[in-house]
Amino acid sequence: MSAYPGGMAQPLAPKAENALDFLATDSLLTEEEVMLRDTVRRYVEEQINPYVGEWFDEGIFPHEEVAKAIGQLGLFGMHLEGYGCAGSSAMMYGLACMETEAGDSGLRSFVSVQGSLAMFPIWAYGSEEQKQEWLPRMAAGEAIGCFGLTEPDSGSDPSSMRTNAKQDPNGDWILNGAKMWITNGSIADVAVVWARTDEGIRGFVVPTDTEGFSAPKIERKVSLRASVTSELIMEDVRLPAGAVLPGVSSMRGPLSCLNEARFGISFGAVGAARSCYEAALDYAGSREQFGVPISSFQLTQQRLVDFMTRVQQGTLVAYHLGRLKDQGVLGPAQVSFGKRQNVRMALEVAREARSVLGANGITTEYAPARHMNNLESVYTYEGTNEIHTLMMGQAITGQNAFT
Ligand code: TGC
Ligand code: FAD
Repeated sequence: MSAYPGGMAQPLAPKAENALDFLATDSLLTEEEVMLRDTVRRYVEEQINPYVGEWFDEGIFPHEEVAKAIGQLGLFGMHLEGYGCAGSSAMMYGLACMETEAGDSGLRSFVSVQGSLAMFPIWAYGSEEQKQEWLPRMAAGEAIGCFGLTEPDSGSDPSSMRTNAKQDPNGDWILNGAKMWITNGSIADVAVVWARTDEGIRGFVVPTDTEGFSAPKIERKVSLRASVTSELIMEDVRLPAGAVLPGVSSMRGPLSCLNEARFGISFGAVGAARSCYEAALDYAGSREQFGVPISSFQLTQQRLVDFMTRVQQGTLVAYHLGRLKDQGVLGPAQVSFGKRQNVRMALEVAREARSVLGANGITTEYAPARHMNNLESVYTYEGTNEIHTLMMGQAITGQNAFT
């Protein structure tokens, strides 16, 4: 029998059980997907969240330990088939990105650069020898990869790259140039480097111990501090004929890899936003001012409801893209929709969530300011917000507004 007879409204529980999944979006996932999601979530909660604030403060990323754990979880290149990869669905890959980025965007970067930007081109365009040599070790986290596309003078317009490779008479390739802002660069065992050749833009699989190759770390970042970002310098790097990716010789090569990684970011950003919302909700429930929890103020509730709404909307977009990708019908402009919208949403939620925590919100004791700073990079990399706007603008108008 109800303890509230006579039509009296039952008071709401202090914090609804469904506060974190208001629309029951979990019901859109299969049991297998929920299981994978929960496994990654547990790993992040136990092995990343207690330490990542300190890694961020100190500007370090314990890559060996993390690579081993992620390899054991089977997340590296998980959406690829064969060569030691898990062969999971795109949806599962997205969920892994969501959970890793709920920990830190640097962790998701580590996973998505390895799987989507370094392993994917070898898997999609590589020779059998290249696949056999690198993919099993990369899937296991025993070898780390990076992806060199951006250059000091060539960011949003990578087709203006200057890095070049020329074949000498005995068939060796000689690679020269510089890449900039390369995630994992200084810790990588292998770099997939895109370069201009007489035959078009080609990808090269470069072991990072090759003479003439160096990767100094970029310092003084205020964003993605628990992630390694580097320059790649290539001075007469001599590579055997078999170092080139045989399957592609145009900008389609690198741009198709970006598609994979951008898809993961559409999910990842939601994870970061969810973490900020959760931090704000917890804090608001325990922080008292004027003799009551700040969550009892209408203005705070408006902010919390807005975070929840935006996280749920982002989740629905990500899940929809996941299903489209698994059906093989997801186009690049739809990926731009997810990357642009969800990253912008996450950045706005992070900034506002930070302020719910007052002064405490400016420290790395709590997650929102760290996510906020990280998301500034996510907003810029993998195609800036403006570039994705123009890609979608082109898709709906048929007009190219890039130049
Ligand atoms: P465009 O002339 O339009 O096309 C050239 C060829 O590429 C094909 N293509 C795509 N294929 C697959 N996916 C896509 N998204 C594609 N976009 C274009 C196209 O069909 C064509 O193929 P083909 O066979 O006819 O040759 O290309 P464009 O050079 O004019 O490019 C236009 C633009 C601006 C969209 C492109 O340059 C772009 O996306 N710029 C942004 C650069 C960017 O996103 N860089 C990211 C670097 S990596 C990174 O940031 C990693 S962050 C670390 C982490 O993820 O954690
Ligand atoms: P620019 O292209 O110089 O853009 C500057 C501003 O101009 C932006 O606001 C941009 O939106 C705007 N703009 C440019 N063109 C247009 C236009 N046509 N219309 C309107 N506005 C425009 N790259 C890699 O290759 N591999 C990596 O692993 C990698 N990791 C990264 C990690 C971090 C932490 C960061 C910050 C970057 C990373 N990048 C990586 C580089 C990233 O992809 C580039 O920074 C990004 O593509 C933008 O290039 P840019 O910084 O040169 O900016």
